[in-house]
Amino acid sequence: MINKLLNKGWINQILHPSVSDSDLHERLEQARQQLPVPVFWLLGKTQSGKSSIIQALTGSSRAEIGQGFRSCTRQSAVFDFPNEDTAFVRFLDTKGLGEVGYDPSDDMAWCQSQAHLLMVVIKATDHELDGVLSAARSVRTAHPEWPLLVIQTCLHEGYPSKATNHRHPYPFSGDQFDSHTPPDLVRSMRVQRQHFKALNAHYVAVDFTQADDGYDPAHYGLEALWSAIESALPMGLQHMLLQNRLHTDQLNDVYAQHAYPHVMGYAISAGLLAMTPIPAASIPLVIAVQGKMFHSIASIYGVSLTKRSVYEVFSAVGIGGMSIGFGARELAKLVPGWGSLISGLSTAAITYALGMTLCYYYAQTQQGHAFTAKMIKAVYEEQLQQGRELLKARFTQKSAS
Ligand SMILES: Nc1nc2c(ncn2[C@@H]2O[C@H](COP(=O)(O)OP(=O)(O)OP(=O)(O)O)[C@@H](O)[C@H]2O)c(=O)[nH]1
Ligand SMILES: [Mg+2]
Repeated sequence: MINKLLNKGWINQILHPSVSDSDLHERLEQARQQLPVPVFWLLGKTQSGKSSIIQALTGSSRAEIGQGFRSCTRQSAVFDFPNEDTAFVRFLDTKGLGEVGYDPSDDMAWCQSQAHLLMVVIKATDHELDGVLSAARSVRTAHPEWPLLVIQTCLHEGYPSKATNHRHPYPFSGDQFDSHTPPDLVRSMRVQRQHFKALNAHYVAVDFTQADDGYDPAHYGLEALWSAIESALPMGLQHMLLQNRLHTDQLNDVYAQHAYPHVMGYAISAGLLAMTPIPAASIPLVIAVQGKMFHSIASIYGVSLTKRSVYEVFSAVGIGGMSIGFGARELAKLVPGWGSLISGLSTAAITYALGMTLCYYYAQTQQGHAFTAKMIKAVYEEQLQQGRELLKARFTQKSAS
């Protein structure tokens, strides 16, 4: 009986959240202060390849990136991924760098309380680096704790001819480039690295081309870029961004791929909200985030969210899943200081699993496949495991600030 009542209340709140958008927005902003969203600060001249890096890392299209930027300081814009409310990674694009006398202090102030990775983006053949260098120096002096990654782009512009292809395996991992790498390019990259030496930078070389440029692969060096990011900020971001984690057969439709980062964003938001010192107060907020997630998934699948679909998913998952992680508070008490992080993680993982299970439900309905409550439950259990794995690093590690 109690379960039935809870189900009903819950489902209604999912369908019609009792928290206003502005309230939720405000509470999320507060909650994010505990575990700030990592910001990748892209410092580079115009046309150096900054947007292409965002595109390669997030899988967003050029148009999505173009439309997604919002101004945040006089000279810079920020791209929130997957969107402003559920962002779990932010890219700061310093537009002012092309101007004479760019002063990074506004941008530094904006970044102040956030976890950071400074990415200096330069074309591998560019040697007019004074502006970038002096900006990088100022940031480095003020914030020696922010890791610095120098990304050398557009490698093929340094190849001897159009017929030259990328080297395989990727030869730019260490400082010793292999002897078959085009010598002019190697010389150019070495000179650039020399300039940044005093700044204690790490380096990656990439060539993010368009499919019709004919280079293989189009995103050359992406893996190396990811591993450099992961060693600088070990937060497991790569798997949180990359939709191709969805290798389960049941969840490989394009809608689920598209929904994936949104589900991740909502899951992290729910987890952050659950980390409050007054747990009871966070329950309606967590449900409101889950409600928004359900509506957003439905709209990705081109349907409207019905009571029936929510009911079918929730009843298949069972009351265990519905307790959205508040049971973890018992466990949390046993681990002083980590309690709120653990309940944040379990709420996030459960929210993630609910989201992916709804994707499965819609995919099956849409494709006309027969499915049972048992199958839904199995998907949920599997996604719960996956969610815990994916989100662990985000919730158990204080990010550098
Ligand atoms: N071949 C190659 N082309 C690249 C690479 N990165 C960027 N480009 C191309 O260079 C041009 C500029 O790249 P963007 O990523 O838009 O550069 P940006 O720094 O964002 O430029 P602004 O937004 O104008 O400041 C585009 O035509 C890209 O397709 C790269 O690594 N290799
Ligand atoms: Mg750009």
